Amino acid sequence: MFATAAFSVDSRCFVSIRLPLTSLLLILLGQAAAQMPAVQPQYKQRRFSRQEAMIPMRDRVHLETVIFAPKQATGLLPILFERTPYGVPQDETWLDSGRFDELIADGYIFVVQNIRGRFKSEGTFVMQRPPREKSDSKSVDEATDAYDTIAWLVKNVPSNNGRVGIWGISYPGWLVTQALIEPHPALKAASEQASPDDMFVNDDFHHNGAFRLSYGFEYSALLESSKERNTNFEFDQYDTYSWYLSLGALSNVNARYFHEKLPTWNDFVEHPNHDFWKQHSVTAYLKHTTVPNLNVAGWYDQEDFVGPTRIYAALEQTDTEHINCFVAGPWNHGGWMDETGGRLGDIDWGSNTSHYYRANILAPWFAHWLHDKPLNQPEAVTFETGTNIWRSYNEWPPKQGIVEKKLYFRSDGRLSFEAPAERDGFDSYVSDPANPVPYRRRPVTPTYPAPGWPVWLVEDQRFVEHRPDVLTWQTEPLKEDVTVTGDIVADLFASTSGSDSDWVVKLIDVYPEDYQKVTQEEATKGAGPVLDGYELIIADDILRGRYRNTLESPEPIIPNQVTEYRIDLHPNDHVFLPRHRIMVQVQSTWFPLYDRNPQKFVENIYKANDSDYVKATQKVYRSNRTASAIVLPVSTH
Ligand code: PG9
Repeated sequence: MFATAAFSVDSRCFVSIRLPLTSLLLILLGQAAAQMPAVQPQYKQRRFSRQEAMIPMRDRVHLETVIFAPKQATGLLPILFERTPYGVPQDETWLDSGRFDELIADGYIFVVQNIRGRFKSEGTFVMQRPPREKSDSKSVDEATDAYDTIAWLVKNVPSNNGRVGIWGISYPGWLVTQALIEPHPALKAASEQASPDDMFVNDDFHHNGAFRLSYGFEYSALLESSKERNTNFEFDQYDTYSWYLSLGALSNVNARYFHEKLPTWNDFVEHPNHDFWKQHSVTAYLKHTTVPNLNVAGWYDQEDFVGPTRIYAALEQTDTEHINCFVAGPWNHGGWMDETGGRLGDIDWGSNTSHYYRANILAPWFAHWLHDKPLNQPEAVTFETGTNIWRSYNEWPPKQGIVEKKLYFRSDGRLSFEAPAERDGFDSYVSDPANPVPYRRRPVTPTYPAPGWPVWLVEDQRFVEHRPDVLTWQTEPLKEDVTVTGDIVADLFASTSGSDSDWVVKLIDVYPEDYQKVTQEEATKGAGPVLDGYELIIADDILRGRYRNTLESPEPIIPNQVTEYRIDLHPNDHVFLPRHRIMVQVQSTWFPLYDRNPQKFVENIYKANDSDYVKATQKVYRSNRTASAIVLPVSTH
C-alpha cells in the first residue's frame, strides 16, 4: 500500500510525491519529533493572567474581550484570537484541559471575544450577520469588528509581537472567515474549522432545501431567547421524536412557542427558498485567499462537515501562494479538540487522531506563521477511514489515480458494479409523515447538552433496516479493497405518488458477520462493543424533491413520473475492506433531524397545515434505462 508524502522547499502547502507507507510514517514521526519543541512538564503550573477589556469598535460599540497572557513568558509573543457568540471563559481552566498543551508550549497570548449583542458585548446580535455594504462608510459587520479588535490588541496588549492568528470551530469558525474578508495587516494566520458555508444548501439549517428541524428549532432558542446566556429549550417530553411529532405542522412553532419573537425562526418561515440565505453563503463573497488558512473538517461532523470542504475549494481558486490547506479526520463536530480522538461512539480509529492533529498539524501551522518555525504542511491531509491511516495529497480531492465507478441498485436488494440489463424494475415503499423514520435510536434526546447528538452519525444503521419504509441494497462480501477518495454522488431514479418528496440516501460500510475483533465475552469485560455486522454510515444526504432543478424556485413533482435526482454525498476518504459489504439505504423521512415533507406540494412548507401532510407511495427504479446508482471515486492505487 502506498501513501503520498509532501516535502517542503519553503513554507507553503507543497507538491507531493508518493512513498511506501512505512517510509512515510517514519518520516512523519521523525519530522514531528524534530519540529515540535518538547512539551515542558512544568507548563501546567505556569499561570496566565486574565484581563477583561471592553474594546471599542468604529461605531463606539464595545465588545467584551478576555486576554490570557502567560505570566512567565520571556520576550514578545503572538496573539491567538477567537471570536464567539457563546460566552468568554471565566477563568483559565479551559487552558488546563490538555487540549492546548502544544500551543501553550509554543507560547501565545490567548484572546477570546464575545461578538456584538452577546453576553456583555454591546450592540445587536444578528445570526451570521451578512457582510456590510462597503459604500456605506458607517457600516459595520463581523469583519470590521475583527479588524478593529486586532488593531486594538496589537496596540494595547503588553508584550505582543505584532502578529495575530485567528481560529475557531463552527460559529467561531465562521467568524474566522469573516475576519478574512478585510484582514487587518497584523492578521498573519487563520484556521477556519467547521465553518458553515451556505446554510440552505448544507450545514446546520438546511441540506438541499430540506429543513434541519431539531437543529434549527433548538439553535434559534439557544441563541435568541436571551442576550446574556445560552438557553436550552425545555422540552416536556424526554423523547424529542415524540415531541416534534406531536408538534405537527411547522406553523405550530410560532403559534405555540416562539410567538414571532425569534428572528432566526422567522427567517426560516419567511425565506423558504434559496434567496436570503445566499447573502450568508461564505463562498458567495469570500473568493480570495488573503491570509494563510488551514481549513479543518470532520468526516462525522453532525453539523458543519460540508462548509470547510467548500470554503477550502473556493479559496483554492485563487491560492497562488499555496497558503490555503485542508485537513479532514474521523471526528464529529469539533472532535479534533477532544482529548484523544481515539474513538467515536462504537468506532475505534486505532490511534489518538485529535492529539495527532494538534501536535503535528495545528500547532506547527500557527508556530510557523506566528513564530517563524519551519513547516511541512501538505496541501491536504486526511485520515483514511477503514485502514485508519493519515494520507497526504497534493490536491483535494485528488484527480490522479481516481476512476469514476457506478454501484448499481439491482433486484433482490443487490448492489453491484454491473449495470442492470432488465428493461423494468423498481422497489417501493409507503412514506408516511405520521410515522417518520427516526434518524437515531429513540429516545431522541435534545441536541444540547445530551450525549446522543454528537455521535448519531456513527450509529449502527440496523436499527432502521427492518422498517418497511427503508429500502436496502448491498453487495456481496468484497473480495478486495474498494478505496473511495473524493466526491460521492447518488444518481437516483424515483417516482412518488405525491407532488413533493424528500429523498435520503445513505452509503454504508457493513462489517463482516464474523468480524470478531471483540467477542461477546470480551465485550462483557469492557473490551469495547461487538461490531459483527455493524452498519456504519460513510456518506449521506437528503434532497427535497421540489428543489431538484433549482434551489431558488421550487417546482411540484409530477406524480408517478420517473424523475432523476442527483444527490451530492460529498467528499470522503474511506476503504471498504475485504469481507465487508457496501450497502445503500433510501428513505423519505429522517426525523426530527429534518422536518417532514408534506408530500403534497405547498408553496411554503413553514406555513403548511396539519392536513397538508399525506402518505405517498415511493418507487426507486433499477432498470437499464433508469439505473439508480451511487457514483464512486475509486482509487486505482
Ligand atoms: N453549528 C453551530 C453553528 C454555526 C454557525 C451558525 C449556526 C450554528 C455551532 O456549533 O456553532
